[in-house]
Amino acid sequence: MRRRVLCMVLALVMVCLWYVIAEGNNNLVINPSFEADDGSGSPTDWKVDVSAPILIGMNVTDEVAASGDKSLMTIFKAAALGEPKIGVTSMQYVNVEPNKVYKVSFKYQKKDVVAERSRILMLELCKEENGTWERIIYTEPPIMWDHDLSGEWSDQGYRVVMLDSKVSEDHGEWKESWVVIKTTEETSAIALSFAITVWKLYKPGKIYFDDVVITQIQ
Ligand SMILES: [Ca+2]
Repeated sequence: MRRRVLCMVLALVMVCLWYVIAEGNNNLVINPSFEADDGSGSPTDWKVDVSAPILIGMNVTDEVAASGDKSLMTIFKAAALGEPKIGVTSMQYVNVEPNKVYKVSFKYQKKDVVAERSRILMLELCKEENGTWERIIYTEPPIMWDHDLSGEWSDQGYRVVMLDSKVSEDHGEWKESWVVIKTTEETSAIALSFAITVWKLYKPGKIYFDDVVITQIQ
């Protein structure tokens, strides 16, 4: 009897393990939980581009995490009333297939920041040309199929962005945001960017990101 129970428990563990591995493999993003960094605080497999390092920064932190021990932090170091907008970008090219449907999701948490509005995420379709990625201007039809109601997603005709007009609200809690897009005939990658731009930063603060997922759903 005891042996039979043990076998059942083992079988259950195997099923759970398989599920975890399968789920992990479905995510096309590399270092999606920002657990790995290059030693100087930059997340590995992401390209960080800071426009004004005196005012803004982006690095891996262990202050908070939606999963694992770390997250990606955008830190606004000082109010920037003299600047109409400031920004920082962390970007990754994610290999995808043409004419397929993908769900993109991520979690974010805000702390202290007060601004007029903010751009959070940007998705651009890319094709490979002479060994480099070129952006695809798709204009019509739009590629955005569906999105959640908490974020403010829009298809601008050449990229899909998520704007947060309530950047000063709902601080201190993890929120999830998602969008569904269809790639075009030419697409071979999605440029996924935490392209953080804030307009009229009244009070400095932080925005954390974690658990970025791109999965093919059709
Ligand atoms: Ca994490």
